[in-house]
Amino acid sequence: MNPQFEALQNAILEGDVEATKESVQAALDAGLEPGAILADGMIAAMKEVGRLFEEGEYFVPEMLIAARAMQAGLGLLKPHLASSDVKSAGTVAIGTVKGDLHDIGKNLVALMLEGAGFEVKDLGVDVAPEKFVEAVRAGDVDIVALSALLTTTMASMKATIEAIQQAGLRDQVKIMVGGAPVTQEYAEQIGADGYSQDASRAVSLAQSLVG
Ligand code: B1M
Repeated sequence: MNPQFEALQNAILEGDVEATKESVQAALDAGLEPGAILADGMIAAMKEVGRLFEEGEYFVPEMLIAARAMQAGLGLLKPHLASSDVKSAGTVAIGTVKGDLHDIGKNLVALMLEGAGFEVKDLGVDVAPEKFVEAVRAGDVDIVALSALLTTTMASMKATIEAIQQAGLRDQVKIMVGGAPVTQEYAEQIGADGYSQDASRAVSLAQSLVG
């Protein structure tokens, strides 16, 4: 593995914010491609955090400080990932669904969509179905984007789609879903218009949904 990615991964695994920022900067200075820094350095580190958690070596506090380091590194990488010279492709209301506090993947999807010229309304984490309904009712939303990282909160995606339907707003918006436990099959089952497995594919999906 590229030693720069190794240093970055170790910094995130240790939850060291300063070392993470330094490693991201060093990788950028070395001319490494921002998408590769993200995928091979940062996302790979979070996968390892998940593995260590599963094996009982990491607990919630370690996950939390690793996530904080990841967010700090992402802040530095953001201007290099998002090219803002594209004009609005549509408006997306994005959020992590009710009961779920994971926001790194959702933030990445938001960042990539912004980079592709979408206007993004970020509703945050633990977003109740009614909040999504309010956002659609307020108008000017082309796509509702739902993220879930827990198998237990996938049901909140279904509840959100149902709430939008019951509010009589389903025809006004396209709904896309994603997050580690979500699958194409589940997306179809709950009546979403699209599913994507990662942030870059989320962009092409959003583009196809607004046609
Ligand atoms: Co938690 N957590 N966590 N966690 N956490 C997972 C998700 C878990 C897989 C870890 C594990 O067991 N291996 C596991 C879930 C098991 C399951 O249900 N299947 C888990 C658990 C169990 C929990 C708690 C229940 C732990 C506890 O308290 N006992 C708890 C739940 C809290 C809650 O939400 N109510 C919890 C808490 C936390 C922290 C708060 C400590 C922290 C989150 C901090 C934060 O987000 N600000 C945390 C973390 C960091 C993780 C792991 C380690 C990393 C998640 C991450 O950021 N990945 C995670 C393990 C893992 O993922 N391997 C884990 C990096 C990110 C870039 O990937 O989010 O998958 P991801 O996003 C990707 C794609 O999924 C996709 O694109 C992104 C980029 O390519 N994507 C979309 C995401 N949303 C999308 C939306 C789209 C399209 C694509 O369209 C709309």
